[in-house]
Amino acid sequence: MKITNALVNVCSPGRNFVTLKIETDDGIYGLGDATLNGREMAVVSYLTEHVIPCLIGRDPFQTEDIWQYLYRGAYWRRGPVTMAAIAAVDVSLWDIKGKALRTPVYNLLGGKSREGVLVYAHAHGSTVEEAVDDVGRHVELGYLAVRAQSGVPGLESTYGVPKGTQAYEPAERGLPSESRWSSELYLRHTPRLFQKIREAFGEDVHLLHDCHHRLTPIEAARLGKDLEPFHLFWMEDPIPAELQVGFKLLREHTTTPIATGEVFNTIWDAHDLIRRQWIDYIRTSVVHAGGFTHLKKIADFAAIYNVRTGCHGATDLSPITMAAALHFGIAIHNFGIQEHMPHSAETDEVFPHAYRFDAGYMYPGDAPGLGVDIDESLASKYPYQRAYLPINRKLDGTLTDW
Ligand code: CS2
Ligand code: MG
Repeated sequence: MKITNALVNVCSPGRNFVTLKIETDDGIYGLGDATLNGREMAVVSYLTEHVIPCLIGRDPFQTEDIWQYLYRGAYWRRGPVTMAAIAAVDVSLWDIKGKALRTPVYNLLGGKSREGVLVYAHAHGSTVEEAVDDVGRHVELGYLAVRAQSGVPGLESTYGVPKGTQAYEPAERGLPSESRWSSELYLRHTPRLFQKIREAFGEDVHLLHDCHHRLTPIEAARLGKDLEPFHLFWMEDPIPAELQVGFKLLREHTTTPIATGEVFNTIWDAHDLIRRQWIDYIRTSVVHAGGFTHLKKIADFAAIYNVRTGCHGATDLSPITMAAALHFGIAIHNFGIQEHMPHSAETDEVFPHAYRFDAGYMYPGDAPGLGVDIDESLASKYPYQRAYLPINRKLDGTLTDW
C-alpha cells in the first residue's frame, strides 16, 4: 500500500477545525486532526508546504519511521505547530492501518483494558449558585465526574465561564478580547464554590477544577490546601509549566491531586514532572503531542511513575481527536479520565462518528480505524474565519496567563 495524496481541509462549523486526509492506492483513506486553536493556518502551511510532499509514495503502515522522519528529519523540533502537524499525519496513518486490517484502532494499542472510558463534563456558572445548579444538571445527565468553574466576585469575566447562556467557546472571531484577572479575588472565592458543591451533592461525584496556568507555585499551594476538605479528583494547570520545578514547591504543600499538560507537545515538556511524581495526571492529547505514536510513549513513561492519563478534550479538539482519545483511553493501562466537552450539532454533522456517551462513560465503537469521517461537502458550507483566544491582564494592566 502506498500514500498517493494528502489534503488539508479547513472548516468552521461554529469554530475552526483543520483536518488532514491521507489517501492510498488501495482506496483507503485516513483522517487526522491538525487543529491548533487560534493558530490554525500555521499548521495548514506546515503540512502543505513542508510535510505532505515528503509523504507521497511512502508505506502508510510505517508509522514509527514516518514519525521519526517528520520529527528528527525536520531538524527544528518540538513546538505546537510542528507537533500538531506530525500528530495529524500519525493519526491518519493509524486510521488507515485499522481500516486496512479491518479492526478498531484500540486493538492496535493493546486491545480493550476496560469496557468504557470514564469522562468528565464541564459545569460553570457566573455565580456559585449557578455553577452548583450546572453541576446538578450534568449529574442528572449521568456524568460521574464534573469540572466546575465559576465567575469570581469583583471580576467581569473569567476563564471557563461563558457570557450569557451559549456554550463556552473561548476562541473569538476578530482580534483577541482582553479580560482582567486577580489571583487574590480568585483564591478567596474558589474554596466556597467547592464547599457548596459538596454540600449539595456529597462525596460521590468526582470534582475537578482548572486554574488555567494562572497562579504562582505558592498561590497554587494555598489553593490546593484550601481545597483538600473537598477531595478534588484534580486541580488542573495550577501554574505555568515552563518551570517544571515549580510543581515541586506546590507538591510539598498539598495532597490535592495535580493535572497538567494540555499545552505540552512532547515528553520533554513533562519529563521531570513525571519522573519526580510532581503530578498525578498527564493531559497531553493525541492532536497536540504528536499522535498515537508519541502519546503512547508518554503514557508508558508515566506508568512507571504512577502517573495516569487525563487527556485534554475541549471543543477545539475535533471529533477526530475525541474518537482517537477514546480508542487510546480504552486500551492503555494507566488511563485516568478523559475530558468530554460535547461538540456543536453542526460539528457533529460535519464529522459523523461511532463514539457515544452512556451513564458517565464513553465508547469508541467497533468500526475499523477510528470510526469517524468528514462530510467535505457540508464542511465547505462553513468557511474558515480567523479567531483568537483571549488575552488576560492583571488589574493593573500587566499581561498575564489566560
Ligand atoms: C481548557 C481548554 O479544557 C480545558 O481544560 O484548558 O478549554 C483550553 O482553554 C482550550 O482548549 C484552549 O484552546
Ligand atoms: Mg485546561
